[in-house]
Amino acid sequence: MKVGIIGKPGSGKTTLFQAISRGQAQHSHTKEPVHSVVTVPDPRFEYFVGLYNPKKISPATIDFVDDIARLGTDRGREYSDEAMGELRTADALVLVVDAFETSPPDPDNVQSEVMQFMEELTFRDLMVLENRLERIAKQLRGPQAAQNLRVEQQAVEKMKAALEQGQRYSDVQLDETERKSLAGFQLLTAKPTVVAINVGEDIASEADELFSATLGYLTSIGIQGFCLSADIEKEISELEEADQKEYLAGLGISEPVADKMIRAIYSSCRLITFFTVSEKEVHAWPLRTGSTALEAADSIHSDLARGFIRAEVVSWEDIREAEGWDPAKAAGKLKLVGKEHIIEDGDSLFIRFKV
Ligand SMILES: Nc1nc2c(ncn2[C@@H]2O[C@H](COP(=O)(O)OP(=O)(O)OP(=O)(O)O)[C@@H](O)[C@H]2O)c(=O)[nH]1
Ligand SMILES: [Mg+2]
Repeated sequence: MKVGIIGKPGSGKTTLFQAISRGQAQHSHTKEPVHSVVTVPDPRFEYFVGLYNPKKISPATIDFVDDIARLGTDRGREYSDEAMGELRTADALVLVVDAFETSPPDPDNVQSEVMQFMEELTFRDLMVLENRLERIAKQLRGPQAAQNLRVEQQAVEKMKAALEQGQRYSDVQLDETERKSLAGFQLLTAKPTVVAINVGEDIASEADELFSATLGYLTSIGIQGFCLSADIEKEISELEEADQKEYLAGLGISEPVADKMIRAIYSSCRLITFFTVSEKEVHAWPLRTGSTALEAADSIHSDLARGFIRAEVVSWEDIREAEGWDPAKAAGKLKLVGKEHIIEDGDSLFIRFKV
């Protein structure tokens, strides 16, 4: 999963990026933007690793990209194809808004900056949709205009009208055909967006309260937000792990920004985690909320979905209580389920399949 960090110049994107990458960023001098693969923190995963002491450990990860397309800047009007491609293929965006320059901080300003960004994303999507409509119109003049072109035209027109009225992608009711017609455009407004309000060090501990109305407003339009001080977080990320919690607590900050941010991303993308566990490998897998056992199998490997027979499922709580998969099974906690079974957050799976 790829998450792009965007925001105005100097808003603190790189500082935040460095804080969450804890020195793991793969800097490259020839190629921008810079990527960093960050492990998704999960105590359940840690527990499984402790329990199985496996040969291989595969935690869930997020590929963060700093300053993914230089949006919102004058120079940003002309993107390299590469930057635009990176942005279009991102699964979610983190928008960093500067609230540390003005003192006292100005929540109204933060809110209007977020809305400006959303408008810019909308503007870019509208250009894509309009271009497509023009091309469709030309093709439809041809002698054997295909029916599927008309279907696509309708879907594009519907989305265009909605965006023009200020709606967001997620506000629009789409059926399966319309969703498919629009998927190829990789619309920016369809990407879950998390807002990081970057506040000054002096107000870090009270920021959530100061910005509660702004955060509430963002939630009401389907955007998750949180406050942080990127400068503090970067300093803390450079400390020994054992000292970090203490230092944060001393500043009245409950947890490191990476944890907060990743939780907001998971929630915005409606992701849960399932596990596959054994002495060979403990693996955490992200999955869309409401997915079936078949979809979970497919996310591991398409062979597992193709030859799917059954899935064995044990919940994380049951494994912890029994202290292992086998003891949980012996205690009657294992469920044998079919393709349509809905996977819950924390389930451990064993897929039976034949190809
Ligand atoms: N006081 C304060 N300064 C900050 C904070 N976050 C970032 N800065 C400062 O703001 C400046 C710009 O930060 P960057 O992280 O480089 O910002 P950026 O968004 O990556 O900037 P560009 O890459 O130029 O667009 C640096 O001097 C940071 O030290 C913060 O939370 N508090
Ligand atoms: Mg930067």
